[in-house]
Amino acid sequence: MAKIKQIIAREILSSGSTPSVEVKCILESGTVGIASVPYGASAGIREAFVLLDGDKSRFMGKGMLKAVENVNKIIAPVLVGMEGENQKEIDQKIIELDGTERKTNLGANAILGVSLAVARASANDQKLPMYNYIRKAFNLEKYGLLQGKNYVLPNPMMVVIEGGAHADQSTDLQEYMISMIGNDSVKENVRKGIEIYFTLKKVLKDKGYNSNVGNEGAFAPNGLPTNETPLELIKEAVEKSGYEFGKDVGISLDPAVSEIFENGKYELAKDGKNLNSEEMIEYFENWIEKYPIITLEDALAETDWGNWPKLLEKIGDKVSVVGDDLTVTNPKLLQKVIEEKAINAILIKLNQIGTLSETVECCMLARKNGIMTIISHRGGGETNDTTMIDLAVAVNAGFVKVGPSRGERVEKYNRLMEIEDELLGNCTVAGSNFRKII
Ligand code: 2PG
Ligand code: MG
Repeated sequence: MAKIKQIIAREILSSGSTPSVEVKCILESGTVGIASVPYGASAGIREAFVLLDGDKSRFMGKGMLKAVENVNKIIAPVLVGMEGENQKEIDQKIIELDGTERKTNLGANAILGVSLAVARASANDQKLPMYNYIRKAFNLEKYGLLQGKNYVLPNPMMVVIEGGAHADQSTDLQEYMISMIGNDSVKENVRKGIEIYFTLKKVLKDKGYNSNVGNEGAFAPNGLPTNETPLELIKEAVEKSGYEFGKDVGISLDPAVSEIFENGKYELAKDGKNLNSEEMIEYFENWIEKYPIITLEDALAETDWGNWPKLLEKIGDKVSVVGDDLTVTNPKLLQKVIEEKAINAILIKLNQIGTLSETVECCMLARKNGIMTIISHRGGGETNDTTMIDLAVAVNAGFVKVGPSRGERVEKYNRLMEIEDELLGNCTVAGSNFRKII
């Protein structure tokens, strides 16, 4: 046991060059924990609030000095003296201190930084890897996570072509991904995925497209004729790499269509189409017939609530229907969509809700209801913080969604491979069993 001695926040930069918050927690034992928070580009409207300074004379208003001050002057004095390992109590204290539904008072960027830094410090103090500490702090064993080998490592879900809010002049839809579902090891899955990514670069170049990368390290070529073209290109790259759909890899999509939903219609400018919800579902059904799609995220808008159950009913037996903007890692919203039978998988992002406790609660609620979890990076700005990977390992997530290039992204895969080494064989991979809740 070690009490919190000091909590200090500062403004840093994220991968999107916009500011972010870094928090350092020092325990009385002298142990230190440092954490930083990411930033979304296509954030859902129900996400926890990101407090920006709004002072146009600094970083075009995107400074985070107010959030930093909230940590140093408001949150820190309340937490100093508390036992660092009482994570739930600490998170609850900050939630009460903020006192709002979406953390609009103190800012989720301030709150998450503290929540993670405290957890990191206590994990370090107890000389436990973060994934192990998370299991211990939230008593996760009681959820039946130990099946055979102790840990089931998540599969890589790699964004390989990106458009929408993550790139200029690319596709209307946001993310085209390869999901590596081999049963051997994380390292094999990562290697195969990266090889496909490289082959895709060649496929793009051979066809005269550029291979510049977007926010998440995926290719963001301009001049693609339709929103379907990336699927053909990915199919070609997988086959040319010598890998097999269904055995080594499947396709995942995050069209993030909340971004193109206006007045009840989905505007697909690249295809010259303006579709209603039913037509949008048919559009994806047609793709599911033609391509080995295994997960489909935010295929309808966050405000198109009533049509999600129809989507799940139509494709849910073949494809994991993933909520992201729809559910924003919020246990209350997840409970609602469970009751409405709207999804069978959920995207989890720590900064959508703002504390480690609520994130873990959301993951366990999903687990209890047979809903697969995918732990995700953010598109706006990431840091080298790898807590999302340890979280994924702690909760037996099916996938981690991360881009395959750029330092802040590959750092996540490097952490996942490191965990596989640390576990010395005391682990298996989600692999082709990703749909089962293991
Ligand atoms: C998403 C994410 C991550 P953003 O929509 O799933 O890829 O994007 O962080 O920009 O919301
Ligand atoms: Mg998404």
